[in-house]
Amino acid sequence: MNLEKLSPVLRQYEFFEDLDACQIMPLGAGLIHETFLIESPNGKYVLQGFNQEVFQYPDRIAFNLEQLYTNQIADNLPFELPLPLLNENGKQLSTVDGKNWRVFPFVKGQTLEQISSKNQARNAATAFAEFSKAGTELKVDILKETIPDFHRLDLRFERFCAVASGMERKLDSEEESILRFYLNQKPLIENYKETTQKLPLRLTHNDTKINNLIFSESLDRVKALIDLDTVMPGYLLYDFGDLVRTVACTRTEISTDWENLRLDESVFEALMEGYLSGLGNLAKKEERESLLLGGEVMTCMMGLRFFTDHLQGNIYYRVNYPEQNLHRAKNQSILLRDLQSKRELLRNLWIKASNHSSL
Ligand code: GN1
Ligand code: MG
Repeated sequence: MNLEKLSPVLRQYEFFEDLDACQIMPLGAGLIHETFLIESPNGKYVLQGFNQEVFQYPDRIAFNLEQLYTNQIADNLPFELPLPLLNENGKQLSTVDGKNWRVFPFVKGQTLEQISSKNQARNAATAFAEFSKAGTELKVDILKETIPDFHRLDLRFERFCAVASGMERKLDSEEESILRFYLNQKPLIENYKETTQKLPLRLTHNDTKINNLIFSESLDRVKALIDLDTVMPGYLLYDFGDLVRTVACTRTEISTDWENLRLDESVFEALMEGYLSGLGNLAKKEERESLLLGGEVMTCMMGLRFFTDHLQGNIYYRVNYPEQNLHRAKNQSILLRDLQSKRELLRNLWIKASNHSSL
């Protein structure tokens, strides 16, 4: 991507006065949007090419983000929520040749693909919980679903079964064994349906990967919570669960180091402590207890999504090699199996963290 190609976008923003003096470079490791850093004489900005195949309702996102702003959700949080800057027409989205772009303020700091201390896990979890807590100021049902049924595990499972049973080619033995693993997750799907029926909807982020936080340079403080396109009503277990999936795993979701991939219980404990403390008095016992299901729900969901995408020919997630989505699904299956074998241990950690947070 070069500046010349982007100039029709940048010209829509007053602060990019001198385009010749701007520099552009790729930024971040997100799988969905294309993200760039722009260095201009007026400072640094983040430019994002919007993926409209994934996010088919950009106006809903713009609406939700406006609600965060007008309800001053960020004002009482100890970190920033960088929202899109408005273009010369007062809009969050700038359209050029049918493609939408957005510009965000740049927040200086560090993004992580993996934590290097338990304190980072605790702080990350506290930040996401504080975000949900700040949402009590807002009537959450005014927010729109930016991706309908995004975290509906039951529907993801149905979709996966339909795609798998419609396959024309014969699956190889590795595909078969991973397929069988996921088909055996029916009890988890039932548990998910039963549990969520009783839970309230909250303001949730829905993509609580560690790289969606900006940490201070010294990595001891959360400076900003980013990637707000999936902010919508959801269950707390989604946000806590995605933290478990991505932060409490000894390897990242793209790792193929199968032997060393497992849940790190001590990081799980730090996440639980941090999350419960960030929630404060927000949730009652049943909702707090539902967090225990989160890791399994989100890990199963991502495994199903990666596998479905593999079977469909990698149409959703960017891959670096053809089998990558299958490997991601295998990676998630190993973590899920480990989470399921440690249920009792994790419950004990939850009890310990609950006692601690109510002191
Ligand atoms: C996508 O864009 P990114 O990498 O933050 C995906 C998440 C997945 C994640 C897996 C809209 O998020 O749901 O958890 O990849 N976002 C969407 O890495 O599908
Ligand atoms: Mg991201």
